[in-house]
Amino acid sequence: MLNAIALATKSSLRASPHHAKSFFSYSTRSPARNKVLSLESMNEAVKNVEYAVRGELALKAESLRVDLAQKKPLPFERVIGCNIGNPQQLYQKPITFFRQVVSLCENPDLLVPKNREVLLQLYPKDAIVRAEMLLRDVISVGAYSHSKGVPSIRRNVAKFIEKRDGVPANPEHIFLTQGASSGVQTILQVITKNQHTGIMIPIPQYPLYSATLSLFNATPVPYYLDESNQWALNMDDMEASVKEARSKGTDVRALCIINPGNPTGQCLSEENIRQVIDFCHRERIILLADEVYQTNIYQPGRKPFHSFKKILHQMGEEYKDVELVSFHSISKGMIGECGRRGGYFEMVGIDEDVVDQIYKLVSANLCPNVQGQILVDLMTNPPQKGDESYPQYQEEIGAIYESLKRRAVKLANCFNGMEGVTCNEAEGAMYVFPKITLPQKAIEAAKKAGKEPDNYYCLEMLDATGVCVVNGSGFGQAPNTWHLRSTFLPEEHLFDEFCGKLEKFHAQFLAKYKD
Ligand code: DCS
Repeated sequence: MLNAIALATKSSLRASPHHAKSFFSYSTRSPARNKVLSLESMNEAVKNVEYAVRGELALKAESLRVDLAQKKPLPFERVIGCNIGNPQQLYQKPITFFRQVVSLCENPDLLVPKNREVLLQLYPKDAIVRAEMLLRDVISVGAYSHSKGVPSIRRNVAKFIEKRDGVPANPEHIFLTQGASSGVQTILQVITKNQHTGIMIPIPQYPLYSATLSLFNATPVPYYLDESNQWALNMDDMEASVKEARSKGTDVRALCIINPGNPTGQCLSEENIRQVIDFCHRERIILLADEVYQTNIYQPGRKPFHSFKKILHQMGEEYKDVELVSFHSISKGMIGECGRRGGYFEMVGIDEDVVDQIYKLVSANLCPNVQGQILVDLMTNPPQKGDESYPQYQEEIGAIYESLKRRAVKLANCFNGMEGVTCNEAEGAMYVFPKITLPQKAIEAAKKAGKEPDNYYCLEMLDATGVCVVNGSGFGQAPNTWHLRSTFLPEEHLFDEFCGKLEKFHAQFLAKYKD
């Protein structure tokens, strides 16, 4: 029967060349009535998802890259992607030890005894030993692992957390993930019972949060970060925000905190962290601590990193019932292995039955990719003093860190030097989020073009300079204020030139739209 239908279809296609063309055409824009799946019929929640980091500006940047490759004349020679915290795309060199280990894991033939002599000329002993250890546990990077992640790697993550915080960690409560993103999505999915579930998110925020809430149809409950106070949390605003949401029937259950902040770059003080924990305890709210930038700390004396877990532990018995999930990633820090997709989350105080449900949920995806898991192992258990690779590892991490620190200062100074622009320094993370006062004429021109004014500014910047940043409206901002987010990842030897481009563009933009 099926064959008969297939044959009938084939012959009718043969009989009608017009049909054949449309059936095999690569166009995805056929009239909606021909498709079961159309814009009208598809999942509404997916349509509601917005993710500015890879939105209109990034798409335009892509098409400009194609233009440049086709030698079309443009006023710049290169598109610089400052829209995304993707260090290796801007030529940050990978950490040598990490790549040595992963390359051996990928090609175990290198490890066979007969190659040992040659191998020792190419690889340090500790990289070889680590690859052999990892392969003993994973067997092959091409094999599915445990759904929570390779047990020995989770044990290493637990040791790393114990060393960082001085607090025990349970490997059974640590799940390895495909970047922090998939961890955040998993946890938000589990927390969201229905559309009345409220999740507190900062404004401005990293749009993974708003996008995921749209997808799962949860209600975002915004709280504002205080730009005039170095983007600090304002506890009164948080209290008011929960109160208001609850009075409207929203079941506020979780609070997302990004520390150090994205896009804002602020580092929370110990005092602020205590206040947040106390708030969650009082209001019975689950704390989701996004700590992916925990090593991107540029003023360690004044604003060191404190994990929420450590401070929670220090707050003692009274706070034992606080429910906390913390996220980490291999994409950030000095590692920048974004494309490898590795990360983890740790749950503290989460009901064991819920942990089991999360385990079941992630099992349906089989496992996080094993290459990413290996990087999590290396991030949390890097070469130690006395190991052959230690000096080079330290040297590489230190050089990237010092350079990021210098570039963070330079970019904030660059924006602060521009007319009508103010920019808080980045205490951490990889971004600055300057506030731009736009001339009325520019705001009107934007309106006419059907764009948000800050988007309009960023599009003009991209056209003039090839620098792709993201408009503040993609992250949320106080009403009638305009911002942009730029990474400070462009190469250091070109950084002055990069700042010069931004300054020149800004002056030209102001001249063009002078009120
Ligand atoms: N949390 C925060 C605060 C982030 O900034 C990012 C990535 C993630 C989670 C997820 O990262 P991974 O899934 O790679 O671990 N930051 C995006 C950004 O704003 N620019 O680059 C990506």
